[in-house]
Amino acid sequence: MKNLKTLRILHTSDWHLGQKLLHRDRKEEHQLALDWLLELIIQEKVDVVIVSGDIFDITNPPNVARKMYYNFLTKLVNSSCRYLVVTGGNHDSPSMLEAPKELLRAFNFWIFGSIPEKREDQLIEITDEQGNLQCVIAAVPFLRDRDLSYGQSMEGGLDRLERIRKGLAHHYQELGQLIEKQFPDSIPIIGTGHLYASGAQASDKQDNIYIGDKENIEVEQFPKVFDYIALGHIHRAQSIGGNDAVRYSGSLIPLSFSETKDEKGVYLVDFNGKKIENIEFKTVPVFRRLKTIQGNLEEIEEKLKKFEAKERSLTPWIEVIVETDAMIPRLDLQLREMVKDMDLELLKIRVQHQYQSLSEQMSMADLDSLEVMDVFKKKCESYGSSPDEMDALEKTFLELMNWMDDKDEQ
Ligand SMILES: [Mn+2]
Repeated sequence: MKNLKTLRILHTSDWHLGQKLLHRDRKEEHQLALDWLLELIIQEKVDVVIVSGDIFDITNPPNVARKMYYNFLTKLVNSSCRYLVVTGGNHDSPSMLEAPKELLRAFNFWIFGSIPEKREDQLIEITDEQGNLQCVIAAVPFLRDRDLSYGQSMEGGLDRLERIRKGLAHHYQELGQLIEKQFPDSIPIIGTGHLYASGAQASDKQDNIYIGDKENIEVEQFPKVFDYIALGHIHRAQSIGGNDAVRYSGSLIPLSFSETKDEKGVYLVDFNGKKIENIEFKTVPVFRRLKTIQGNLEEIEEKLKKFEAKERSLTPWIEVIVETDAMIPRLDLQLREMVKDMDLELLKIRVQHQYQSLSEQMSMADLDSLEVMDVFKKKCESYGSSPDEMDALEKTFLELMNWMDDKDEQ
């Protein structure tokens, strides 16, 4: 039971509304997950909801995804939740998120697509019904190159990754110093972030960690003044670096076949004064199973039949990996025939030969599921680029993508 004095925070991230998996719409799953989330907020009498980035999957999400988001906010208005903090992720468009910022402020919903000009404007004061200060939240969205002025002006010679690392650490230090100056040390301080902290474990192969797949910040670099850091970006829920108070909530639904082994959920964090009283992970039900089935053709058939026998709410989506050393004629057709009366949908077929080069293994279906950077790397490899060259090429390509991102925003 929630104690009267307790301040209850709900930490979630990486909704990726509007996502398509191999051209398949996720809207049913997203709607079910958001309905579940709203019910949880009401049941658990949550005071503050924090969404740490990647609300939407793309910068220009379909209207149905936007509607889902605003319907959720509308229902939140009449719940126990008194504050909502939404910070942008690398998938979000800062300007799109912020378009209704002033309107939403009227409901105590705080939106940060990108960082405001003044550091102090990132600090949200959470007060109780009597107006007493209960908590401070330092809202930090995904920081783009242009937000990280420190690294750029001070250390011209640094490469991009070093600039990002230095700039990020500096940003949190500035916020920390400001908080220490402005607020009594009896108040709990919460920070947010959408970044890759060192020690974080991505799902088997999360598709969208793109800053060179490298860590951006060490857990020790978050100033001590923070009592909890609510992170987004890595889709697997976890605490980082042995520190219980620095966490990724993970995504709300599995966003690819590589994420199906993770439990998806949100954190409830209870504060009693400055002390964290309790942290609880609430698991989101699996509304649609995504499942990878691997083996030779007979094994696959057996596994599919076994899998199919269980009951689920939405038709499961299956990825099949066929292990074979020989060419199987009309494999696609054979598999589709195999599943035609089963209550599941075959989304992806891959063939795994033992002695095959990378480029040969890439079928058209695979190309769909690859990130831009993967495709670029494979292309470079096929031209015979050396590892040294690859490093330089990758950096240049990232800078180009980043520049295009920025351009989209303006
Ligand atoms: Mn994400």
